[in-house]
Amino acid sequence: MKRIIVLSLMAVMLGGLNVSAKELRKVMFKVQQMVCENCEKKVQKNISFEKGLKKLETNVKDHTVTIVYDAKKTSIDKLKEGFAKFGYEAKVIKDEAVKK
Ligand SMILES: [Cu+2]
Repeated sequence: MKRIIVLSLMAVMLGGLNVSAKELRKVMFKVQQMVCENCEKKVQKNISFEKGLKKLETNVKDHTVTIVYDAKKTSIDKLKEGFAKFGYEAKVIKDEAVKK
């Protein structure tokens, strides 16, 4: 019984470590070149494959792209490069840690 408790405690601790191993952040980019549905699709198609990407939201009206990413696997600069690959410039509006 004692052993089971110890093992499950370890599992909880490891689980906790696992969660903190991911460093989720949410960045909002202003992408002025994204002006219509086609641009939006272009962004979605290209950025979806970026490493460490967890969530992608586009807003054509505001020209914004909101991305949830794992800061352990990618960075703002890498994401910006992702946009640059298809000729779009992404400017950071805000970048914040995602609360758990
Ligand atoms: Cu367009």
